Order: sequence, then structure tokens, then C-alpha cells
Amino acid sequence: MKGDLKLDITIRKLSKYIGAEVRGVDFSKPFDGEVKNILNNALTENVALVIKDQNFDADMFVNAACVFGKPTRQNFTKFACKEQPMVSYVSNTFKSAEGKRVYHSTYWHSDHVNRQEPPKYTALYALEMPASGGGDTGVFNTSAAFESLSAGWQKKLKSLRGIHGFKGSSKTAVSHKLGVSQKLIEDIPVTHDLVRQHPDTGKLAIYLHQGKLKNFLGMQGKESQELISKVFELTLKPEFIYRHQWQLGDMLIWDNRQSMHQSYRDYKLSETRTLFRIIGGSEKPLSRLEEAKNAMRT
Ligand SMILES: O=C(O)CCC(=O)C(=O)O
Ligand SMILES: [Fe+2]
Repeated sequence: MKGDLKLDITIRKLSKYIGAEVRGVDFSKPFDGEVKNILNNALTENVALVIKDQNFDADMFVNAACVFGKPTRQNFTKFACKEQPMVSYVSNTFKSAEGKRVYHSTYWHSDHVNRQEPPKYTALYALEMPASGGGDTGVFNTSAAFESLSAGWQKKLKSLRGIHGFKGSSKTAVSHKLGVSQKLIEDIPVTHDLVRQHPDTGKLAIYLHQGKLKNFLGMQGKESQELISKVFELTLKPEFIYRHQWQLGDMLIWDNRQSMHQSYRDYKLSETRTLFRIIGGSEKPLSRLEEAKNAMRT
């Protein structure tokens, strides 16, 4: 019934800078625009949401993710769910070129930054977690991180444009590990400002994919990676990070426009860790010009 769902929803902040737990959402019920607004506002405000007690198959997960924006196809077509191509698997059972299990995505990044219109959000749903524990996912508030920097650093970062491609200059990238024999949807280098403005809050955030960053415009790859390592050193503070310890039934969603995320090497590789993943809400980051216009309006 209309209205009921809204009353049932509870949102509890998990820390000052990042993370909120959401209970009482039943995505199988039809719900109105107000509920969509509540959930999207909660995502914008808290950067990452844990939506508890779900029981999804791939179609139901798509239905839930649609509340936050239209799902889009992901880079690795090979990992897409056969019955629902908008959903991909993230799993440590996917082997490297040498035929070994590997830890995936264990460095900070925002997803699909090598697209002109990268996804607003990424959503995960755990199917199987390592039997003896671990398998956490971290989300890092890069807007709070940017704000914590000195004026000098902020100015420097605002002057940089990152060139991202499928294969970056960092050796940690998943593309190196997997040997990339799989077909890709897109592999054309794309340039984005390193500091992007959030369209809803107007706040600035550090925006990049460490593994896909080739270099900053006018800099070599090595120099670019060194600079980014320094920025991480200055900004990766525990208070800006939400570390999610999975329980089955959790849907975790984060706002890629103001965060980076990673998975932790905190579990036994011999134990299976598999999740569903959806990315969606493609949008072109605001240009510096649009940002200046916004500033004049306020
Ligand atoms: O496995 C995880 O916890 C996160 C993986 C990841 O980077 C992603 O799904 O985009
Ligand atoms: Fe990712």
C-alpha cells in the first residue's frame, strides 16, 4: 500500500562522514517517488548505504538498483550473469592468466572511470562469503578527503586531469592480473578532472581509478602514480572510511561521484567469495565551466 513502505524505512547513520544502515525496504512492493527520493537523498548524504535483509535473484537485484538509476553494461562481459546481463559476478574464483585465484580490486578506485559517462553508483549483493570470515569491502569518502587537504594541495589537484584507460600505469590493476583475454565493451582512453563536483551537493571530491589511471595530462605515468600515492598518504584516514563486514542479505551501494572503494585481503583465498554487482546511473562529470556557473548561482 502506498505510504506504508515509507513509514517502515529506518535510516541509521554509521559514522560522521560515511555510511548508513537502511532497514525496512521491500523492493518487491511498488513504491512512489517519495521513497525513491528518501533513498537517493540518503545515498547522497551518507555516500554508502547498507540495505539490510534482502533476498534477491538477479532480476530482483536489478529492480532494486533501478531506484538509484538505470543499470548499465559492465566492462568485463565475461563475468555477466547469463540470465541477466546487467548483473555481473565479482568472485575470487575467477582465475589469473596463470590459472590461479587472485584477490581482486584491493586498491582504492572509483568504477569505470574510463568511460565518458561513468556510473553514479555501484551496488553489490553477497551470494557467498569466505567460510572462516573476512571478505570486507571498504568505501572511502573522497569529498571529506579533499576538504581535509591544505589549500595548496587542493589547488594543485584541481589543476590536474586524469587520463584513464582500461590498462593503467599501476601494476596493481585487475587488467594486469587477469591477462585480459576477455572482450571489453569500451577501451578508449578518457580524460576527467581529478577533482569533480557532485551534482547534488556541489562539493568537490577526488575522482580516479588507481588501476586505470595512465597518467595526468602533462605528466608521466610514474610521476602520476607517485603523486596519487602521496595524496592517499595524506587523506586515507579511518574516519573517512566505512568498512563493511558482510552479512548475507546485505545490499551495499555507494556513490561513485564522491567515493572510492576496495576489497580487503582479509580472507583465505581458498574460500569462495562471490557477489552480484550492478553499476548504473551513467552521467558525465560536470565540467569546470559548469562548476563555475553553479558557484555563481549560490
Ligand atoms: O569485491 C569487492 O568488495 C569490491 C569489488 C569492486 O571493486 C567492485 O565491485 O566494483
Ligand atoms: Fe570497483
